[in-house]
Amino acid sequence: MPRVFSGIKPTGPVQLGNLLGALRRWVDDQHTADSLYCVVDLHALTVPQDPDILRRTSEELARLLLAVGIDPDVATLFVQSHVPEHAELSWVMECTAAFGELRRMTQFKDKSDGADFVSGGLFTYPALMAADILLYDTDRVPVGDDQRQHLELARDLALRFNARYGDTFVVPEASIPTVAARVMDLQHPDRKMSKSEDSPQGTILVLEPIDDAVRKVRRAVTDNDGEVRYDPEHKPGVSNLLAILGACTDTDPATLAERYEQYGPLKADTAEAVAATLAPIQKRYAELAADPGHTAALLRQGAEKARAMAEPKMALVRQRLGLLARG
Ligand code: AQP
Repeated sequence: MPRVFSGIKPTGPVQLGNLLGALRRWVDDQHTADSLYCVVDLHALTVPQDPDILRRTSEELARLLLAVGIDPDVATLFVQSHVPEHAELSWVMECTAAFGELRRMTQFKDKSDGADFVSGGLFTYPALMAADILLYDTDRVPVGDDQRQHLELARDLALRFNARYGDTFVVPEASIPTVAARVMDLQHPDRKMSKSEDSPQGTILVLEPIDDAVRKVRRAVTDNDGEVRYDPEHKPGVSNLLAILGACTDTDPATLAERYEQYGPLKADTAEAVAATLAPIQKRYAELAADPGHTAALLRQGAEKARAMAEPKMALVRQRLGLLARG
């Protein structure tokens, strides 16, 4: 079976882009691959976090992954900081990456531009992401389109390490969806929907009241030419709605476009499809939230399974690097 790994940051409430671009595919992949899914809490630290909020968000995120359909009997679901080898291998990856390579990462440029405080971790975070992936001999990484460049770097680092020290890491492939790879903000269709961006009207939260989500879709920014066509470059707002509707109903967005002559019915159907996608997740989440100890116990088990894979891999890396064996 191929090995699949992917992660999500506990940086805020999960939004529709996370669900359609990544999480729904995690659920599908768990049946055909040996899958590891991770709440990447160390990644959240690249910007200052309130400790109480980070703790709560991490637990809620794990619960949401269960509500979306991750089955802990099939997949390994765990929290990144519970497996210390992630941070250790991250240092090795920082030393494998070139400064210039990290400086070229567009996400770093976007996030650091105009920020009051730019941490060293924000700069080196792609090395931690490479460590997350390479630690588990990952073949495939299901991610949204925004992670394409980081995945390329992870591949380059694996190849460079293997060339320097001998075959150690599997070189992973990115798996990016054909539909909804980049769900855009409903009010600013030129930028991606994101859980840490302050755009309440443009971001649909997976756990928000369904009526609010419906209202946001109905008020989504489109354009004035009135033509329904799937053309993300020239008609980003309308194309975003078609992509969301397509992902929720498993239909090609360009084919969907032929069914509509006006924006009103497209918005109404998209709102309905979003509501139908979110409702069962919200129901399951509420059931899981009634027993918080259950999620914590599952995360403990998940961390044990992940550590059993990470420890021997890290031992091999230390040996390859020439670090003196422990006692
Ligand atoms: N808009 C999106 N469309 C499709 N996929 C998306 N992903 C994120 N946004 C979209 C995918 O979701 C997974 C988890 O990514 P994340 O934790 O980085 O999510 P985020 O919402 O993007 O969170 P932040 O904190 O706002 O992060 P930044 O701004 O740093 O990306 C990934 O597979 C991602 O591709």
